[in-house]
Amino acid sequence: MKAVIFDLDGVIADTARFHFIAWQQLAADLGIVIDEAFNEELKGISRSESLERILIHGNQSDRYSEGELAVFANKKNEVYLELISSLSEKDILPGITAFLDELATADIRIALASASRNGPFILDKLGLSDRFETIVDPSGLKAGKPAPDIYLAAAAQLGLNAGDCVGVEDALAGVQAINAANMVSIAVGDAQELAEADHIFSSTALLDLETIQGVWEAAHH
Ligand code: G16
Ligand code: MG
Repeated sequence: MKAVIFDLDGVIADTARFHFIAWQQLAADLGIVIDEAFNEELKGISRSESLERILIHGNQSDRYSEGELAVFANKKNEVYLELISSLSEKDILPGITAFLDELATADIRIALASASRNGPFILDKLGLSDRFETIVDPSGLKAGKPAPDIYLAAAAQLGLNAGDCVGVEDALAGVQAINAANMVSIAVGDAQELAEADHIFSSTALLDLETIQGVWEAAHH
């Protein structure tokens, strides 16, 4: 095991609630109601695809031009950027800083595979930019999570084989992306929802290198 590739929203920081508030506001403008349960389905899903799913949910797909869709996506992002403008070190999820320290001490490399185009900005706000050797730019990818592209791009940027890498995710689409990339998948969250992962921790506070290395070794024998 040579690298750990992280998802951002829901793993490094709890930004999902800000995505939800911003989407809810945009949906309301369009006369569409979304709740927390629906928001679960948007975790790890790109901005444009999230918008598409919201419009389908509100029976408004095919109603808008490409230009209008871009305006909507921009509007959501402006609200989101405003909501995350005050993020700081104290918004890092429990155990993450200690886990990053543990990885660095063990010479395990660290990369980011977030579907968010705001990933570098958020890492900067959290004071974590220096910890990440490389960040995948999601705008250059053909397919979003659950497709493996973003995890494969992270491995390529590190110059490693997928088999050398472990991915950490909080959402089902992300776990499926890791599995499709043939990497060991570590999930953080609900055991039932994330049952497809190779190992599940109920909280980021419980992330532990020794356990993860054990899972990796078991998968490679
Ligand atoms: C995240 C969130 C998604 C969001 C996506 C795109 O993915 O989980 O809800 O839609 O990024 O974000 P943005 O609009 O900032 O580009 P991840 O992969 O970090 O969980
Ligand atoms: Mg996530």
